Formats: sequence, C-alpha cells, structure tokens
Amino acid sequence: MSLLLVVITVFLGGSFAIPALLGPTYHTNDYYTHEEIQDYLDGLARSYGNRVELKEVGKSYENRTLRTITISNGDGRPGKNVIFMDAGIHAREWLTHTTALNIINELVVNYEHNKDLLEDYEWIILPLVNPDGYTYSRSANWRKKWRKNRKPSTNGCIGTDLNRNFEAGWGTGDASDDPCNFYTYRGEAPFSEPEAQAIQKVLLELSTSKRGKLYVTIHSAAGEILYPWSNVKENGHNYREHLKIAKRAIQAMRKTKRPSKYISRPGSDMYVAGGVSSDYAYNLGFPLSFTWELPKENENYEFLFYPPKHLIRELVEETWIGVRAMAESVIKYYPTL
Ligand code: 0X9
Ligand code: ZN
Repeated sequence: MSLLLVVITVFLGGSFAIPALLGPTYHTNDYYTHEEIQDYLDGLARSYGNRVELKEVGKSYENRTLRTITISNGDGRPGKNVIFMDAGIHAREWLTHTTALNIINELVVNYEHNKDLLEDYEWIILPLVNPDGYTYSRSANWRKKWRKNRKPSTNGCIGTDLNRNFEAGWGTGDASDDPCNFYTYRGEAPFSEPEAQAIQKVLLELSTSKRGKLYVTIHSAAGEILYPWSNVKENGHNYREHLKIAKRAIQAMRKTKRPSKYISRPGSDMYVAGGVSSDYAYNLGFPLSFTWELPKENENYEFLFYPPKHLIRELVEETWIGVRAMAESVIKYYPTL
C-alpha cells in the first residue's frame, strides 16, 4: 500500500472522519443527557437535511428547548398523513427517550430498510418532553424516582405530573389536586405547564389539518399498549381497531429472542386517570391514540424505568419491531380494519 493510501485509510478510520462522513451514530450503551439528545438531532439534520427537519415547539420551565424531528422520504409531497410520537413525559422513565431515539435512528439512518413506512406518511417525534425532570432525576441517586416537571407551584412544592395536565377529564380518577403530591399533581389548570402546551401545539396543528392519524406516547414500565379511554371506564368508538393494531404489534414482538410480557386494554382498565395526553389526542380527532407502556420486568425481574445499560439494545430493538408492526398495520389497513 502506498504511503498516501495508508494515510487516507488511517484518516478515514479516525474518530473525526467517520462521523463527519457517515453522520451521527446512535449508541445503545448509555442513557443520553438532554444535551446529547439535542446533539444527536442536530447531527441528523446536518447529515440528512433532505429527509429531516427540526422544529422548536416550546421551552421547558427551566428554559430547555423542546424540539420535534419531522422525518420524511424527502419527496416533497405535501399533505401526507402523520404519525406523531413522544417520550419522556415522566422524568424517571429513562428507557422511553432511548426508545424514541432508536425509532428515529431506524427511520433516518436505517432508511433503506424502512422507507415503506415513509411513502405516504411523515413521522414527527418529540423525544424528550420533560427535560427538566429528566435532568433532575439524573443528578443524584435519591432523585431517580422523580416523575413530574420542575415548575414550582404557589405553595412552594415543585412539579406537576404532565400526564395529568391535559384537557381530557382533567382532575378525575388517579389525579391529585395537592401540589405536594409526589406523583400525580394535576397542575393549577389544564395546560398550565409549558411542556404539556408543547405537545398540545403539535396535536392541534395535526388535528386541524386532519393529517394526524396515529399518536403514540411512550411511557414505562408496565408492558401494556393502552387505548382510549383513560379518564372514563368506557371504550372509544373504534376500540376494535385499536385492539387489532395493538395485538399485531404484540404478536410481532413475540418473535424476538426474549419477548417481554405485553397486554392491550383500555387505559381505564389499568386505572382511571384524567388529564392524560392520549385521551386529549383522541378527543381532538386523532383516530388512533395509544399510551405505550414499555416492559415492566425482564426475566430477572429487574425494575425497568432505567434498565441496566447492557439491556438497552435488546429492549429498544424489541420495541422497534412492535412499533414497525403497528405502523405497518395502520398504513396498510386503516381505516378498513
Ligand atoms: O399514569 C400514567 O400517566 C401512565 N402510566 S405511568 O406508569 N407511565 O405513569 C398511564 C396513562 C394511561 N392511562 C391510564 N392508565 N389510565
Ligand atoms: Zn409514564
């Protein structure tokens, strides 16, 4: 090999050249910080500018930027249907944004394998709804159970449960009116919280334009795919379609090496909770709306809000198989199911 070739080979193999040439890589070896998530999104926008668009949809209480990534196949056809997903509403559910990043990675970096999902649909993903709560939950071990956002209320207690802050049966069921409640404080009023407003904004745009067909909000950890309603003990009008689609996702995941346990039912069968985002989306006219609760435990019965790092890969890969199957059945069969 000539010296020139050696130099080029070493250069291309170096840590600077590879990311610059191939774009950013998503690693499953750790939980990304809010900043690392933003860097990853920026890198995708730089490398795949024709298929990726970033949009600021709000600011968190502590002024962190909330951004969506819109993924298309770059053909420029306007008015396509949209699948909208978010993750990280609850601070301690670390696996959820990791899962969202893997979904983004599949659609953008692994585009060639997944482009059928982008033919007639765009995907909009808000990977981290609650960066303040998440950052707080990372900052010390005893803060790891934090669930709410970080905005103080008038009596000095901190945080609202963002998944009780939406205008859909606000305040009913498992929702607290006590600002000091550690888990389920509903907030001062529906949409009192900037992070819930950010999701609302996206949902409103997509329902007004009638482009929004499927909303999936990713939570953990229960191993359930929940459909409307959550705030009343009733089924949504098209619950059969919801159930069929969820079952297809679960069936697809059963084919993985070590399948997690999953069931599907209306949210209110788990427990009645008012003010949740998936009910709000359904109310607005999203025909399909799910709360996807990632698996609860693995075979060692480990608690899975923040599974051990070595399990991240197989968990996010399993979920992608389910998400793919869900999207496929929506794209192929909805609304003729
Ligand atoms: O309680 C919630 O907000 C969600 N579960 S979590 O453990 N991630 O907090 C579930 C919301 C869906 N609706 C109902 N279960 N009613
Ligand atoms: Zn949750």
